[in-house]
Amino acid sequence: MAVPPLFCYAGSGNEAVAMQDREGAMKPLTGLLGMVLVVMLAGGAAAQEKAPEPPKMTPEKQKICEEAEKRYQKIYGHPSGSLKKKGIVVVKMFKYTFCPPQVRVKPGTTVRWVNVDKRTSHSVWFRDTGKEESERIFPDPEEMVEMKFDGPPGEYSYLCGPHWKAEGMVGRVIVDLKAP
Ligand SMILES: [Cu+2]
Repeated sequence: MAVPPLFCYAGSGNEAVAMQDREGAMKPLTGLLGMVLVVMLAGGAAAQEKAPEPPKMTPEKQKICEEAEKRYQKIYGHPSGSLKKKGIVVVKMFKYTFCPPQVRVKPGTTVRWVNVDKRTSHSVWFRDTGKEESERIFPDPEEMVEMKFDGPPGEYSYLCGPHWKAEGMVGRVIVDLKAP
């Protein structure tokens, strides 16, 4: 988000330098200032807003996610992975866990969150991007959250609004050109 204004800034700097007829000497300096600004902005954002790391795949989480997949298949009648050929990657919400906690997807992929719990509702909140929290999603095959990731490659951490703090229910989507 911070990149376009910075590019404008660097551009107007170069124009000013050209008018002074000192292109050769000044241009590298302008470039360097631009880089310093980028680093500072990135550092500031990381310190203030970064969502917690998604949980590691412990044996306990692995078991929860295996159970979540079984429940998914029972409810929807197909393995969650079978939607991948349609460009959809499914993340199940179950027992305060995003299953899997981290997905790596190609740009243009739609990530779909579904709740396979018995009673608990969950949400999907990309707080760091300034996006609003999704509605609370109940264990109902009619309810889901979908987001298409056609923005720039990068790592996008997200939270479950009601459970990230007490239960550590957090996840991450990595948008990667080299994703399988
Ligand atoms: Cu939750």
